[in-house]
Amino acid sequence: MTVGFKKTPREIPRIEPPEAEAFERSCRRPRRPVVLRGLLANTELDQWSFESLRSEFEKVEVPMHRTCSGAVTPDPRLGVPTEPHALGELLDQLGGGGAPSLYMMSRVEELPAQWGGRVTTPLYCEKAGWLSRKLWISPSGTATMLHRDAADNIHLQLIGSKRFTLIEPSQSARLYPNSLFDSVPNGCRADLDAPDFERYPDFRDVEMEVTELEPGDAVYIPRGSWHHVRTVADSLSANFWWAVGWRLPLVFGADLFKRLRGVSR
Ligand SMILES: O=C(O)CCC(=O)C(=O)O
Repeated sequence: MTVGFKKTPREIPRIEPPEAEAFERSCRRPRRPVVLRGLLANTELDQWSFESLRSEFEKVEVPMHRTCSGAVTPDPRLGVPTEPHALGELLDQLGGGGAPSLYMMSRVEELPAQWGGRVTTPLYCEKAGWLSRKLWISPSGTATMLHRDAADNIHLQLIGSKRFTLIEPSQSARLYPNSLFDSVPNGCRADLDAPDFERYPDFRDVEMEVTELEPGDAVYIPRGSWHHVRTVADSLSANFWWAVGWRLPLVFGADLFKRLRGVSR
């Protein structure tokens, strides 16, 4: 994936989860990505397994995106659309074998309360003025293309493993960002899975930071940071986008803009 790039990616620093005030001071305000090692205790991780999800919710229909052999492929009009599928259909794709074709990306409030209610919000964002939470289930090999979000984000691994590649906002020009009126206004033309250095030569100079999350670990993705995500082992994860202070109207507006245009993600 990094063949042809000029610089070798750096590892995102891994730290013990700090107190809320220290996180605010040393991570969120300076927009410094970190891996929060063991953010979720083993006792809480124990409640998550694909077997128990199957036995309780196999027939429940939840929003999923149809991938193209695992690649999240935006629709030119709708962005990254979702459609309801029974959870069992996706769980049948876990364990390797065939090409993955479904990716569950559901807002917590779209899930049955007995399921969504198990998601614990990290202390860093539990009191935020704006908070949006999603649960993600993906077969190994699934990949989400480079994009950025207006809100701060913590992505927490519950089962399996995901590899995150982050790129600082200061390097946006090297990624050839999409226009605001594109179906993925927060995406870009540079493709990490199939880099085309002839068309996008500045992409070669990009500096990346990477990490692979194990269950219980979380990565903090600062607002505006570009990120690409690949599922390394069949994965269940949760994420938390949040905003505080003067950024509240901005993030609320960006979310409304996407919902009004029917551009889901
Ligand atoms: O896990 C993924 O595939 C994408 C996650 C993501 O984009 C996010 O947490 O903002």
